[in-house]
Amino acid sequence: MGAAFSSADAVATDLLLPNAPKIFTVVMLGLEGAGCTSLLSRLLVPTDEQPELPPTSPTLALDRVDVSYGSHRIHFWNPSGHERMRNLWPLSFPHAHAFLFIVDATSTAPASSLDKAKETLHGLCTSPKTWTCADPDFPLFVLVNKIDVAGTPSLKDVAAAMDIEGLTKLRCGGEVPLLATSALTGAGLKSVLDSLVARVSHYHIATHNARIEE
Ligand SMILES: Nc1nc2c(ncn2[C@@H]2O[C@H](COP(=O)(O)OP(=O)(O)OP(=O)(O)O)[C@@H](O)[C@H]2O)c(=O)[nH]1
Ligand SMILES: [Mg+2]
Repeated sequence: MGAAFSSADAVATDLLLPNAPKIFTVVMLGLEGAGCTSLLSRLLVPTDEQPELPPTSPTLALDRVDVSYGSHRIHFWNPSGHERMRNLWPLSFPHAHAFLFIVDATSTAPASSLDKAKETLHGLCTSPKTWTCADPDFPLFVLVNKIDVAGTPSLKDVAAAMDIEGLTKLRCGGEVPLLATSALTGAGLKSVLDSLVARVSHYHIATHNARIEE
């Protein structure tokens, strides 16, 4: 399978961040249907090769996709988002250098899955099993997916609905950036890769320096 991003896309990131870890694992979480598998497929297949949404079926246990980005090799792990499978999520946590939490931007009705997504994400940041989420520097991003659908709310509105401000407080001031994406158009995916490389690098260097100072 080809790659949706050429190494030229990542040259600037490589030059700016020469110390970034070259191989790292990203755990991608989201409620069922948020679009995790579609985003992973879009990372592999560019829109000019496949303009329509990549075909998917519900993830049964875990999807794994490896993406080369410049000199980086990023392993994406996506455990199933189905309710009965979410108790398996913690098995992947020790492997994570970063977390992506995917939300479906189209589910904004009251008592919708956006409320459930908020509850789930806040739960991750308070559970002892995911203590890394509560670490202010540990890379955690929210991807607001399906922005190609007409009428999806702004990032600001999604941030309010997900109480990102409250989440930042839970993480002792650690930022939780929101990035808009579409698995249909591929919008936002380059920013996601650049942000992952930058934040993982920052965290890796900070942790390394802290160890030296101990
Ligand atoms: N319009 C639009 N539809 C999307 C997008 N991403 C995913 N979808 C659709 O949303 C549905 C669910 O997508 P999946 O990628 O299977 O979702 P998932 O998060 O992997 O779901 P599970 O494997 O069941 O946990 C499919 O019908 C996709 O075609 C997007 O960016 N835009
Ligand atoms: Mg899936």
